[in-house]
Amino acid sequence: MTPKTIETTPYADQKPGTSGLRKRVTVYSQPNYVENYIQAIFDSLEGFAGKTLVIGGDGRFYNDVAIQKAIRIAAANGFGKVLVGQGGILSTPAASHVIRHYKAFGGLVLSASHNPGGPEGDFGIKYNIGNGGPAPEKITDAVFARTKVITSYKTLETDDIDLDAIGTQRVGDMVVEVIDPVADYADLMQTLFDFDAIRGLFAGGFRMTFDAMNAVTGPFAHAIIEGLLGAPKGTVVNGTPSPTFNDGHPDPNLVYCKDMHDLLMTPEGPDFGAASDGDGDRNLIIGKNRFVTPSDSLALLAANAHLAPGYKAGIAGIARSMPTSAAADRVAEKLGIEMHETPTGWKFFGNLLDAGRVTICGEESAGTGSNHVREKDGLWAVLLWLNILAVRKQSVDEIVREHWKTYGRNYYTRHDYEEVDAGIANTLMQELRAKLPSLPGKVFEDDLQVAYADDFTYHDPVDGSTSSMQGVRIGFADGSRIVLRLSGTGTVGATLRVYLERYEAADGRHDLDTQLALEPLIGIAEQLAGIKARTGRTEPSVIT
Ligand code: VG1
Ligand code: CO
Repeated sequence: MTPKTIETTPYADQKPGTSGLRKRVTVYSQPNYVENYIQAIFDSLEGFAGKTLVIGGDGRFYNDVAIQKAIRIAAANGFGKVLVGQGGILSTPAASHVIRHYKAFGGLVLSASHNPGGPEGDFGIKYNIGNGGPAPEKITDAVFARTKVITSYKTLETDDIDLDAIGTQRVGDMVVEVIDPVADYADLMQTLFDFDAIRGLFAGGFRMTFDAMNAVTGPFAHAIIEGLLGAPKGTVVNGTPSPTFNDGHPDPNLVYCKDMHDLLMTPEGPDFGAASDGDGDRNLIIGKNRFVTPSDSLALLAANAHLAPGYKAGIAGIARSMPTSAAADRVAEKLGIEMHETPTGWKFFGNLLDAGRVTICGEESAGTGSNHVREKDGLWAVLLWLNILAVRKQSVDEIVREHWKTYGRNYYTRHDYEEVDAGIANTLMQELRAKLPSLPGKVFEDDLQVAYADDFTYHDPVDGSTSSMQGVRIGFADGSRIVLRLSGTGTVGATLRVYLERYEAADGRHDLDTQLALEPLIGIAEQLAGIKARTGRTEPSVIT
């Protein structure tokens, strides 16, 4: 069958953000929008003829439509094989694993992560390279450049693939293999964690609730937590993926998982609560009477990873995104291992992981992962927590408190202002940047002296590349920090993120209310950036 070349005209707005191209479904369903973008990706790659491409998504509305298009375009462009998850489903970490496991050339991950789905919701496409991780900026920049000049794409005129039938089909000269989305991933988890110990934990009456948020982790959690680990049926809730996430917002934070949080704060509640987002790469961890901030969770997992078989030899290093709290830095210091601070987004961890310089990575936005794949991995984090709980035989609260007594506590919060006018948000950032040189040495709130103020630039120690303007950092002499940046995943207006952090030493006060502990910094951020005056907002849209 001969590929057809179809003429098209470019769209001006196909610039990939922090994690792929995220747009409203109404934008994606414009004529040739998907086709242009996928062809632009393939035009930016070399050497894939005859090779394997992995395709999978979080099952949200438009997933199936985009996958059928992607398969035809892949065939017409000369890929030899496509591996696709049954029903078009692969969680983001599972897709990363499948790319690595089958030594594929790369993969298309179809997701808008934690953003709502449905005809009025969001959709997204991301390209991952052969290491299983998100394409680095060099590629995403080339893709964007290509989208601006694209004049045609290649496709085939064929019937739709039956995405539900496990096994092999053909599209033109290309083989399409539909695979079980869960099996390979579940095998991988069993090489990393002590499943016997975790089974013992559940057998001993430990109670857990896992909220799959009607999204992609449902089948994974059913198979692993209730199946392989023997947790009672009903442990996994909202476990059937829905194209609209049952009209929910699949973001595992204290706003959208409030009910679970409240349940964990009661005596009758379970011992452990966890949740994952739309595409399965984020995690929320709540113990009885103890919410664990993602930044603390990164530090705790790094400090205790050696208790799980996959990491018993110790970890090589830790990396965290710049806005993530410095809690993990103290663990790295104590372990005498490398610590890296990277820009926001998992693509910046890839080189460090590939080079073996770090084993565990994390972001304050509820993302943690390790060198087992090249994406953050929600269920992985939950299983590592379970493994640690099974070995230490303590509650989450006890483990967290002991950690603070050893390392001190980094009080941490993020205030998001969503759907702010983009012009106002950009001016705010520009004017703040202009103020930075004058800040060092200044004293705020009597005793908070600015130690440094800059716009974060990352120098990748592995490939020597530089990424500038990654967020404004204002650091104080006592280790406190204010960070401001604009989100790169939103689809409407701008989202301003304000990250606040204050360090309290090991012998200090660890029981303060987080928002109160950070009040002085919240005030300084307002004083410097004028968020309320400029945006007219009286409070953040989301506090995490
Ligand atoms: C957000 C988070 C970032 C995360 C990204 C993708 O980006 O802050 O830490 O890597 O989402 O996560 P931004 O640019 O909006 O701040 V996911 O779960 O959407 O793939
Ligand atoms: Co996600």
